[in-house]
Amino acid sequence: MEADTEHLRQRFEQAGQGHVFAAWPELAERARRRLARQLAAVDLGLLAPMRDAIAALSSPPPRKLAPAPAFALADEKFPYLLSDAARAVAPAGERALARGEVAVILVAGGQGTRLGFDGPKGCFPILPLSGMTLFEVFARKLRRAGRDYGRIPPLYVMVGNHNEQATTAFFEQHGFFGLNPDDVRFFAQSELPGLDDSGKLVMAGPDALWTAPDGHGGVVSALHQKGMLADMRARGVRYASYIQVDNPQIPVADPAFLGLHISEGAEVSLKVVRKTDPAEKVGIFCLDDGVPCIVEYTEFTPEDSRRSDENGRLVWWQGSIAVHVFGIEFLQRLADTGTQLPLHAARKKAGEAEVWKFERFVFDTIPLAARVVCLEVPREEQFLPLKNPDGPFGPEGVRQALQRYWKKALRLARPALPEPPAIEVDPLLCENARELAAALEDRKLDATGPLRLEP
Ligand code: UD2
Repeated sequence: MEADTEHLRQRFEQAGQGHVFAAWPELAERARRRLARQLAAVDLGLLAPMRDAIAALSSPPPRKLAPAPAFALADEKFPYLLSDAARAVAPAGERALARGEVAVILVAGGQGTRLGFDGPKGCFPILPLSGMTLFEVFARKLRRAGRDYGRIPPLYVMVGNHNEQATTAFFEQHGFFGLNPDDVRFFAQSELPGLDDSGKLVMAGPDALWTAPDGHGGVVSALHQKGMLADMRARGVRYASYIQVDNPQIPVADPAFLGLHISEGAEVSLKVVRKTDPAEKVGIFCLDDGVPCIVEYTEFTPEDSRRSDENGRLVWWQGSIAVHVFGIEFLQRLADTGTQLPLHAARKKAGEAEVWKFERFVFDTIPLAARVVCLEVPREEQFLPLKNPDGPFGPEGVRQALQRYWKKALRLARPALPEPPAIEVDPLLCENARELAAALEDRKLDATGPLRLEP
């Protein structure tokens, strides 16, 4: 064994992980090189925080939780109008968009295990009539921002090793959906090894460690390590609009949300929806001993989740939809100070066995920010995520919810028109009911058949 490899073996043995070399004597030269390369990249300093993350599941940290304040996007009485607060701040967001100070980060590195779709989730055909894919929906929303503000925000797509090639190939095959390829960057997040129940690193085979993507929180280090943060700064970007690939109704760069972030001097902002089902599996935005944070739904007992105030409204109502604005200076500070987000442990199938996998969550940036603002958005307008093969968060459930929303929007825009049997609105035309009437102008519409509204 060469000196380098001997040193590597000693490091793993001292950490109680010598078993990763068990098959070494039988491995061919190439397999040895591959394994050594993979092991050399493992940060053994993470073993202790990994074990702590497992322990934290059975004894979560003590909390002093209180509900947190939020602004509302929509008028309480007329949910199809902006609230006064949102109207006041939107011009600041529009100015930032017009100056080219906004980039969009789309996280698409998940494994999409629950959906069971063979391919990156962004390639899923989601719109009800055209079958437009999620990636094309976002690209068209970006082009629309370009039309409205004169600048198309650059797009940064976070992928995983497992779907990087398929994702870039999909954009290439489709001519980047009309975006300038120079304004679309793909960057891969890191992976983390897993542990078995006795705290040993899991092997995927005799010559390979088992690893899994490091969670959407991996975006923080990946942006820096892959040069994306530097790329944004070189373009004069000051704010990053962060969205998930699974939600076709989320605006890519919402001027009111950006404007709120800017005018409130926030470092991190987030969107929430009002939780109506206490059992809904979303993180809750709240204050922990006065510090803003998101607490996973698993940390609330069913009784706690159901608690309501004197008006019968849920106390823990602020369901995070995992949509943020980040200040670029804030992300740079995390990079400069080498700040790592904490690890969270979860069970995951690895072949026949179940192992511990570890992820970082992007919402753990919230307690690190000097100022955080929260915007409540109407659920039916902005939160229709594709998660499962069936049910309300399955393809059919999402398509039906899209149809319900746009039929209602059409009713508001054209009260005299009969309801069409089916409807689809091109994201290039408009993004929500507030914009529909103006987008249609005095166009003649025939609602006797399926209605596709395009620019
Ligand atoms: C997330 C939130 C949940 C709620 C919900 C809204 C957590 C732990 N949960 O739940 O509180 O806000 O979203 O939809 O944050 N991704 C990566 N790399 C990874 C893992 C995920 O890029 O390693 C991306 C993935 O492609 C997707 C997004 O992150 O765009 C969300 O991932 P998810 O489906 O695992 O999140 P979910 O539904 O558990």
